[in-house]
Amino acid sequence: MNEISTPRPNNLDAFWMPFSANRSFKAAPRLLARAEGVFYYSNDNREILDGTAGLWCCNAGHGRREIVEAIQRQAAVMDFAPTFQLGHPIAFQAASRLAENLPEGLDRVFWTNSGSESADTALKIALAYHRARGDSSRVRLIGRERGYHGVGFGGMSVGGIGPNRKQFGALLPYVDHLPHTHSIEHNAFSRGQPKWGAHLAEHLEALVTLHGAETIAAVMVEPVAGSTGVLVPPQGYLQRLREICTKHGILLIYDEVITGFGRLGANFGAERLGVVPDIMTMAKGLTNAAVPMGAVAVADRIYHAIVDGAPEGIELFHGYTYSGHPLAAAASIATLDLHRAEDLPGRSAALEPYFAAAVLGLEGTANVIDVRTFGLVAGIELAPRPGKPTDRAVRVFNRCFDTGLLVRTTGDTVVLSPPLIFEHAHVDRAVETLQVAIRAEAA
Ligand code: PXG
Repeated sequence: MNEISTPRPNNLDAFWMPFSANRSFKAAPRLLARAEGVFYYSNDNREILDGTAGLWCCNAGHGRREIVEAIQRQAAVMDFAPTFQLGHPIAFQAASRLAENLPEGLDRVFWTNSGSESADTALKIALAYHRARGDSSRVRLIGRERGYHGVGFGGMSVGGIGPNRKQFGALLPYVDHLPHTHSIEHNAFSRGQPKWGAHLAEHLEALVTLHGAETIAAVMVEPVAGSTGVLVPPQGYLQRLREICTKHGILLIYDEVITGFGRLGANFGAERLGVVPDIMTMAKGLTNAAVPMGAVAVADRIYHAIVDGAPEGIELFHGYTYSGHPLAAAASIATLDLHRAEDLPGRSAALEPYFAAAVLGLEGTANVIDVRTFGLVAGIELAPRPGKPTDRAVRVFNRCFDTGLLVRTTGDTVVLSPPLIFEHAHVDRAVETLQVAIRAEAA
């Protein structure tokens, strides 16, 4: 283990940090210098328990030797080769390896480099699918309030987060949204999938009536909405969305960027929740975040409609220089092998009851107005400070960081999404540290 602390950089100006309060960060920076297992180490060498698996992505923990070595080996063999009209073996091997893990019926893999690219790729595939079948009036895309599908124009437009959309003005036309499923009034402190809310799926029927099914290409939702505060689908909700989509020839797209790769105690949310989409997006845990990579999986019939339906030549005018990048492909194979060897989805499922009991134990702590948890994800919603929304959660985040725990906040919800290799003692430490921080900010 490298014990050397990393000095603070002399100048923080040049890096315009993403989704960050640049001014306040740079006035009081919090720097992470290295990581191992379930811990980060700050640049002054403090141990910080990783309660968020990085940003929901280092599911197997940090610095996994098998992944590091696979990347090193591949870098030495071939650093890069194109996948436009050429190929290299490891991009195909990685796709086959991923396909082995995918839910039944999703067999074809398109490589991207991030969740945002995966979202836009999925939407473009949905549009191309309908066109290939001569159904070119199907151009409408349906998202959901509080949905997050990254920051490309497609994902941003279909996503349902006000601030992410308002700053830019220009959004895709022909987009509509379902209502979100969050209700503290009906579902506070639910255990597992909440009982109230399946009827909200019926809004899709209303949108079909409004716009006409023949104009709707796809519905895109996260099986469990992650970054807007862990919104667990009500019992029966996804089943109903699936039924309505099938009935009207609308493609169902799951954004599994967060819910994939063991996070919900199964390979994918689709498996855990028992409802399989037509198209699925992935990223993050796919390579354990060691090299950026994303993917879109589609049903065979979608691949065939587009590829077999096209004239000789390029069938889908879409792709990225780094689609199937050799280093990312190597990292993904090593990651999936690790998931299998250590049964990380099973491990996640085994830890879930302990994790859920611990976080639900925060009920009754001052200002905790809801705890939502499913798989190894938890959202702990705090009462906002009067007139100062988000302030309480930000303060809790800072206090946790300073006392050795990394959490994530969204609005006034604190989120935990630990590496799947957490032990009971790590859960205890995370929840205790969080509780102390919440109490300290109760004033
Ligand atoms: N879809 C979903 C469901 C996501 O959660 C993306 C797409 C976009 O992925 P990229 O790789 O383009 O960032 C995400 C990303 C948070 C947080 O605070 C969540 C994400 C990213 C950054 C912060 O919860 N999710």
